[in-house]
Amino acid sequence: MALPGRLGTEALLLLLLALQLHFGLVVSMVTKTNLAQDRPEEGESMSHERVKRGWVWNQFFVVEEYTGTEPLYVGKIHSDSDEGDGSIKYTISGEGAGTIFIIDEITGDIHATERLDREEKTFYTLRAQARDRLTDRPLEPESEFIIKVQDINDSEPKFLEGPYIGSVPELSPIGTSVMKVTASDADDPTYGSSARVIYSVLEEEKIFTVDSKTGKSSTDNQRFSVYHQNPLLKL
Ligand SMILES: [Ca+2]
Ligand SMILES: [Ca+2]
Repeated sequence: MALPGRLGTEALLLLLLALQLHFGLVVSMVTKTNLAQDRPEEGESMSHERVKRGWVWNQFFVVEEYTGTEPLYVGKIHSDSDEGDGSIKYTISGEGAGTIFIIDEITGDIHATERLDREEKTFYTLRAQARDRLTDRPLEPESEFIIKVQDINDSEPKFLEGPYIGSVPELSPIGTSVMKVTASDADDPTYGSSARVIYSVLEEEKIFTVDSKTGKSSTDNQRFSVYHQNPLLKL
């Protein structure tokens, strides 16, 4: 029996299984916990063991797509010359200062007032200053710091091109390569599995196969199969 001479890709539906949310969220929470542990306790700056004056802060992280109604706590800038009497005025400038990020000028606490999108902007560069409230004299050199936006798995893989249309000669042997499709996920590929793409065939899976990692498709079984790569898909 003659096999179909041409296979339209509309016959192939590849599914994309994105691996997901929970892992990213857990990592995010662990990061914040570590930051909290590293942050100096109230009054620590007064320790007699501390001999060097200067800024006290950590690298700041803020999770993207925060949906709470209250401003999201980002972190705290603090001069270890601060004796807690309110005589120091903390200010920030730079990207988002005064709009996206607001600071309590007495405590140095920074909050984010807007929902952030890591896929739109991954970090913000700001500067901090500590001045004497009465004289306006700088108490520390102005210092740059970065607020990084922590990823969550909120993006779905998308095919870079498409619809894909492949063809294979009739009577082709099993395993004949049909085409390769490629999908991309906008989440952070550097941690977790949020940006991982897995390919699979949704229809005609008895005829075509796809490599779940590569996206290469080929003919399978008595007829054809297909492949691919990364997580994704829909032809
Ligand atoms: Ca994703
Ligand atoms: Ca994301």
